[in-house]
Amino acid sequence: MFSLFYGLWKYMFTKMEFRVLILGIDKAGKTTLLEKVKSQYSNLEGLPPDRIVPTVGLNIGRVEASNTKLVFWDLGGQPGLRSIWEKYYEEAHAVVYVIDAACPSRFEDSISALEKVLRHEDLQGAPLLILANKQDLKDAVHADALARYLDLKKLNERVYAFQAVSATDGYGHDNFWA
Ligand code: G3D
Ligand code: MG
Repeated sequence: MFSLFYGLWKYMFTKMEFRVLILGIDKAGKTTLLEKVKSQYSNLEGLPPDRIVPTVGLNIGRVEASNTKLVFWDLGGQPGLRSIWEKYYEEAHAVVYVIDAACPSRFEDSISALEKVLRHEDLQGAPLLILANKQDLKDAVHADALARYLDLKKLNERVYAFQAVSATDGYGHDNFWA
């Protein structure tokens, strides 16, 4: 009987935990975003941008938003590291895909990496948030224009959103985790 009540109590009061993959090609701003989100949504002080080094393995960030625990997995985006991404797909609930909106010369690379992510069977049905990052830079392409450029027909059946952000100054971060 005790275990029944204990189980019920745990069920009612344990917060749901969602695992969110942060993907994108190298230098898109994934780790900077994670550190900013950590500082905005938890008591943890995120690393300042000048102390962030290129990601080789995995950075993990845990934050609580509303009644939900979010566990972010930030992976390295260099070409040689992208094959590791799929090892995390099965356990992920959602994907945040970061694009350096101020670097059009790398849009093609970024988009083809995204299309490969979306084709993977383990991520079918996973909600997708595409972030047009680095909006603080004057040449950055806005999320709407980037969305038109991406023209991702495959997104039709997927729950997705585009958002213009700046990982460094926090622009556009309001409420998209809560
Ligand atoms: P990654 O994890 O996707 O590889 P990083 O990218 O977070 O390591 O960031 C790559 C570079 O982009 C870093 O600069 C970082 O400061 C910069 N950056 C990330 N987000 C933003 C942003 O929103 N605005 C601006 N202006 N810069 C950003 P360095 O110079 O260290 O390469
Ligand atoms: Mg990184």
